[in-house]
Amino acid sequence: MKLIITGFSNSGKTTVFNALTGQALETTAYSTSIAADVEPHHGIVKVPDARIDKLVSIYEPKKTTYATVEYLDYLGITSGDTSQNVKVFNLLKDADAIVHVVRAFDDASVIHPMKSVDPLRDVSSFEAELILGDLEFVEKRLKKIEEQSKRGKKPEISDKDLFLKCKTALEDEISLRDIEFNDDEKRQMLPYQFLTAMQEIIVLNINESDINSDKAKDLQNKVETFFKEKGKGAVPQILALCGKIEMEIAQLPPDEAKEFLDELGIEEPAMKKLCHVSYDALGLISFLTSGTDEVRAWTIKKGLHAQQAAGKIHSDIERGFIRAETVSYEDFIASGGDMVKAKEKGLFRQEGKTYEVKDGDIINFKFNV
Ligand SMILES: Nc1nc2c(ncn2[C@@H]2O[C@H](COP(=O)(O)OP(=O)(O)OP(=O)(O)O)[C@@H](O)[C@H]2O)c(=O)[nH]1
Ligand SMILES: [Mg+2]
Repeated sequence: MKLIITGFSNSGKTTVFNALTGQALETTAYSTSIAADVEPHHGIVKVPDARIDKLVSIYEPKKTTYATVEYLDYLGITSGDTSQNVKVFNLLKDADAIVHVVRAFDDASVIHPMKSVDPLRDVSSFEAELILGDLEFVEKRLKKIEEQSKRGKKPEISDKDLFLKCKTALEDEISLRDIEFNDDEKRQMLPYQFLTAMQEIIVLNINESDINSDKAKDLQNKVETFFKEKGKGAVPQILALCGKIEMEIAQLPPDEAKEFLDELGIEEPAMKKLCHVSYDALGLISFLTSGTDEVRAWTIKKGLHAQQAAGKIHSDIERGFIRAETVSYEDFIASGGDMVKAKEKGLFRQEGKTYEVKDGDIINFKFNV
């Protein structure tokens, strides 16, 4: 899973990136511009999973593999600077979801590109920039189709209708996620990865003093209302956290971090919370494989059948699929972490090709190639 951290300049993107990855990249009070010629920052982090930890304590495997999330942090979006925005948009199109950092902290020494701190305005302006990005893309495509047909080449007619439909919406400042598309259109749209149809997770970067406050909750509600009133599309997940504090927490050894979190009344550090929230937003679940060689979590889309899930491990296992020996993590633990006991209790199931894999299923695939 690849998540790109984005938002306006100086909203705290790199700070949040550090909080999520435990890295310590430099953050600055002035915004990084395209002139700085920076490359995107990459970070890969393990998805915390207590079930894996428990299975490891039972099996003591040679190897442990957690699911991972890849985070990227890059330049900010600027109102009206198309050349910088296009660079960011091209990167976004390659992601599974956008993590949109919105400045909600007060600090006179950190310049806001729009001169004042106004999270709601930023949420709405950011959406407007994404709409512009999609519109520009659609217009370019339409122009190309027109040129092709002028030269007598067969244009991609079906896509033309789709692009025209998108163009009309975007010109009316409507995000594509708020428009109804039929299944054919949805399939056609997939490769274009339209920005305003992407999954978005909003991170309100609040003051330390506003953690767990009514002010923060009120802001969360207002942002939610903005999306609800805007259209029928899915409302993004909205988190409020203090990037600066979360970054400090991410640098601490676990026991000290725990103490600090308790003191601040933070239930779950951003590093963990964002993983859960993005799994949820993207409809992802994990199934597990366990043994003395390796304990491992595999990420799949909710709704996947056993045979398709097997393909995640290896195409041979998918091709030669016979059955999926399955026990839920809860049943396994309730059987004292003993597969023989789980079998005796009838909790160890033989599932076929079309079994819908559930979150936390421990699976042993039987296959024949
Ligand atoms: N007070 C406070 N300051 C913060 C917080 N998050 C970030 N900052 C400060 O805001 C400034 C900008 O933070 P960055 O993380 O560099 O912001 P950015 O969005 O990556 O900026 P660009 O990449 O330049 O667009 C730095 O001085 C941070 O220390 C926060 O939660 N509270
Ligand atoms: Mg930055």
